[in-house]
Amino acid sequence: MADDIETLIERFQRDGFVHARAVLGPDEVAGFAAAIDRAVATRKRSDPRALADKSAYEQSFIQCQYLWEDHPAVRGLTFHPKVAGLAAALIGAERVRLWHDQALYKEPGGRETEAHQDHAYWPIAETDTLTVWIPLCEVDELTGCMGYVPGTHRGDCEFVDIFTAPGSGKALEAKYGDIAPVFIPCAPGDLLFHHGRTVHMAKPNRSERMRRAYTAIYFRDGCMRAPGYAHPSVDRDAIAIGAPIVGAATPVAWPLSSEGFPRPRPWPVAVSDRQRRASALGVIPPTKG
Ligand SMILES: O=C(O)CCC(=O)C(=O)O
Repeated sequence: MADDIETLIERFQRDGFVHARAVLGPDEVAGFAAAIDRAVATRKRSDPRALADKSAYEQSFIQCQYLWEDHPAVRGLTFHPKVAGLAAALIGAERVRLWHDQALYKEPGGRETEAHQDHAYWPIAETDTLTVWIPLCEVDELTGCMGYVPGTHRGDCEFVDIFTAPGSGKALEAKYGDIAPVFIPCAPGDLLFHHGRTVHMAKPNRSERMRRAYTAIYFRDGCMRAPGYAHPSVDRDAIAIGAPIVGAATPVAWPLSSEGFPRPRPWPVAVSDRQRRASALGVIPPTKG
């Protein structure tokens, strides 16, 4: 039997993560999974590289961000009232905005996802943030399930360079070495939520199947832009440091307006070589130029 909302909130606030079982129906998830598979295939059509030819970070997963923007069939999951509504309840917010969504597909033979804390990667001043991690297939210790270190959302938050410094997650694991991570096998229909500051990681994929997951990051409406980072979720709407994060790139996800799903704006001209490469590899939507 699914847990009631009070129990989920209590666990999330205590541990910094929670496993909500059987929230979505199997047919509903199968429909979204097919849409996300198509979206990932489209985004990745110009990236024929084998796993061994990718960077260590890319060997942890195929990553396609902001899918809701160029793939309308995904929006029903990004802005699903049960998903975004539960996210809002877990952080005690009346309204939440989307920071970004992403597909994270761990290839057969894919590396572990190294331990890290998400909030360190986002220029959001407040800590009222969380991610929903949605399995699109059965996920277990063999295929690469998620692991969370309980209670770490209440501690400090450090930047771990999992992008260019392979192995750097080990120091974070060692820092919390006296608390065992909780690895969570899960099934389509389940939702895993973790707080933006919770230390988390994922097992490698030692199977011959793709581990398919979709995630969305939400934050409390009213959060402000923090100094120190460029990020497309705020740069595209020219959000100033110290200003509330409000714009087309970060629409209100819960509650939805009577107009239905938010409408994205086209991506602007890529501002850097890094962004051009991310667009060419399908990590972000097509940009102009
Ligand atoms: O899917 C994974 O392997 C890692 C996901 C993750 O780190 C996240 O959603 O914050």
